[in-house]
Parts: sequence; C-alpha cells; structure tokens
Amino acid sequence: MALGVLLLLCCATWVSATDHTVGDSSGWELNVNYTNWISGQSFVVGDKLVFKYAASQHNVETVNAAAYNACSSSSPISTGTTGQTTITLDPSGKHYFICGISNHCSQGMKLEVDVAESSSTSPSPPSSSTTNTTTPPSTTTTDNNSGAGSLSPVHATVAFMGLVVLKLGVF
Ligand SMILES: [Cu+2]
Repeated sequence: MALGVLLLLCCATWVSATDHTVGDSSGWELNVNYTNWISGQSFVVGDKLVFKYAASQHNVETVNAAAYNACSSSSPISTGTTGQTTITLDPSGKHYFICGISNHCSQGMKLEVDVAESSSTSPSPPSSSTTNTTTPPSTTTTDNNSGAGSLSPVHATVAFMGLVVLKLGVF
C-alpha cells in the first residue's frame, strides 16, 4: 500500500513537472533581463528551475524576501556553486534567488518566482489525475482492517499503472 502511494506521488510528479532553464540559452549571467524571461513562464509545484552558469563567476543563493529585496547574501537558505544548480519548486508561493558574488544581484542577477499549486490546469489525462489529487492520503485508514475502504486506492493504483504503461508505450 505504501509502495502504491509512493508510486502515485512519483509518477504524478513525473508526468506534470516542467524544467525551466533560467534565462534559456543565456543561462544565469550578467546582462540578462530576468524580468522579461520570467514573464513568459508559469510555475507549478514540482517544477524545476535549472541555473546554468560559470562556477568561477556566479553562484545561486536561495534567500528570503528581505534578503532578495536588499540583495543581501549574508545568510542564504542554501547556496549552489557547481555551475549547474537545480531547484525543485515546492511549496507554492514566492521563491527568491540571487547571485551572491560581488554586486551581481544589484546588477540584475535576481529572480522572484511565483509558484502555483499543482495543477488542475495542466494538460494531463483527465479522470485519473483528478482521482490522484482528490484521493485522501491513506494515512487515516489502515489497509488491513477496513476491507471495503481499502479497495478504492488499490483501484486508483491499478488505473494509474495502466496509464504509466500507456505512456511508456507511446514514448
Ligand atoms: Cu553572479
């Protein structure tokens, strides 16, 4: 049962998540207008931001709103330094990123991302995906004792497995 839930979570994310390469081909760099870039993007929970940059020149600091507004890199929540930093956007709401090197942030290397709840609007298959999101987690009912109650999650799992097989067949 737990495995089934895990499978649902993993595959639901896999089906709907989008990778957003920050700045597209320009990457994470000086002299890129990230306000323009972000105006063409929309983000839902589970999407990924991919920062690509020269590790010797830039970094990616996840910061709070105050640090974002002040371009302060004194206490980032996390810092990526490898040249390619991938951030999974979770939870919904605002996420803030800056470059902590020199004064790059005040020169424009700052990014505010507004993440929406996943996704009644995403173009995934209708019936099974709504079943996944609305089915309550199985934590409230234990699977062994209540025979009738445990049927529907199993059906959902089987349905979803069918969907996955279908998907694999298509690709
Ligand atoms: Cu920089």
